[in-house]
Amino acid sequence: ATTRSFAAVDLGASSGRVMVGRVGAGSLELTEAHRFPNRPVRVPEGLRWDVLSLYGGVLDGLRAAGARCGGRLDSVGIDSWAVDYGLLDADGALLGNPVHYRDPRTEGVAEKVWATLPAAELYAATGLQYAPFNTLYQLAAARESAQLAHAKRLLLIPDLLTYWLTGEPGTELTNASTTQLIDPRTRDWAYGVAARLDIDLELFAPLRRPGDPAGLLRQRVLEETGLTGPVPVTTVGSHDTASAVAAVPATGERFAYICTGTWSLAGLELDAPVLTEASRAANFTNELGLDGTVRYLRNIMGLWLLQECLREWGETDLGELLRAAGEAPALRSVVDAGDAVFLAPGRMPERIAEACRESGQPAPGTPAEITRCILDSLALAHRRAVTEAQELADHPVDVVHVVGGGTRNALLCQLTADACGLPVVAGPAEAAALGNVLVQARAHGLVGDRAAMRRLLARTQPLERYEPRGDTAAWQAAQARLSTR
Ligand code: ADP
Ligand code: LRH
Repeated sequence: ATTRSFAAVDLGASSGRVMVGRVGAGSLELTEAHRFPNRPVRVPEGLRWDVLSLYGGVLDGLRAAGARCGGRLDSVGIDSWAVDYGLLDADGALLGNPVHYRDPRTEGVAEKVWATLPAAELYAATGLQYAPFNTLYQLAAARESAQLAHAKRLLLIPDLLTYWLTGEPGTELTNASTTQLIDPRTRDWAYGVAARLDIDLELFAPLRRPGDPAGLLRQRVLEETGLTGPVPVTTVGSHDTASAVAAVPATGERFAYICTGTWSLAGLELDAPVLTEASRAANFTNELGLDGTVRYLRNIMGLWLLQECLREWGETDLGELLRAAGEAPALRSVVDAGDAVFLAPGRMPERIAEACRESGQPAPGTPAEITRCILDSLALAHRRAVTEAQELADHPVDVVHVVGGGTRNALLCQLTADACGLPVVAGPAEAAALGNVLVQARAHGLVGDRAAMRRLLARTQPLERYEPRGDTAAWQAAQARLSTR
């Protein structure tokens, strides 16, 4: 039987990787060709993505991927974190480094937007949770900038990289749904919202959907990577979370998922958006997934909290730290891991201790105590999101699938099972890359529908199961400590 080779470029906020997926009839194998750090840079005007270094990593990765396949790749797909973009001038040249979603330029901007278009109307039209970094608010923040004045085109990060690789501009739909300029019912632009806020939709290239062709690698790219052409680029769920949810190895319908990496994205896959006022009040988002599905979820700060502490602590053995955290007292102090106060970089151990003190709890001091506080807090936020999503969407579940880098953290997975009072199935860790590969494979006729993709994953990927321990009363009590603040 023929096996095809697909390269998945997956750029997370903490690292980028190029993975090779080999797919045959009933087989799926993923290997890492290249991984590189994603280090944002603070320049005088703010926090920026080092997009040229990322592109360099993509080219190195494609070369390494090709080397594993005799220079022949059947296709390439690209996904990355959401909401951010590059602006191009009339010549198609990039105007400056893309702004990082953690840059403070959007502070106070939402209130100004809501003065023109009230938050409730905005939610009813777009279904997107409030986050200061939604592209809509970034564009509002940049309204007076010289850069935007000169811009002829806006490309979301994966679309920008695709454009550099192929010369073909486009706007991939799942990622476009994080701009807050898409209507989740029509799965097309929210024309009314754009008009009310005076946002020029002409800036965006035409919409592309997962599975659509996105051009061929340019001759120069083939030369630089040693690949033998033609190599098509296939549109995938270019929002990393869309690709990760596509790779949730669920075998039934009654599941919740938590994509754990820099962020924790916790929620449900639905057929239609939930646009109720209660849903808005609970700040659930309706992003678009594969095949017109809705990713109904909440953003939780995720392992960012730990990444930032580790940055402060310097050289630390993560395995040893997690072992010590496992032995630290449980649920001694918790913070609200959904709170945007933790969005910005810097001073994370201190900020976590401050939040504990402010809610009348003991401040964790040692790295092990702080790590335990973070993992307990994440598990608690997972519990809250999984519980509320089921209620708001009227969609009960009996298993929680955890995917992404956080599945390598057994303590987090166990605490999540305990907090949710449900079994957790953990894996795959590289879910976004697998979702990326499978959409390419499907476009090449190698796999069937979403359910078939999931069955293939469940059969081929190593998964770990965690049963809930004890009752959930302790978690309820911890939640109450935060709610009565
Ligand atoms: P992103 O795609 O957002 O950059 P990942 O899905 O790659 O994030 O997940 C990265 C996180 O996974 C790290 O911040 C770390 O907390 C966790 N992680 C990775 N490897 C391990 C490991 N060996 N043990 C425990 N946690 C790990
Ligand atoms: C995760 C992610 C998430 C977005 C955030 C900006 O990488 O794409 O889904 O909310 O980054």
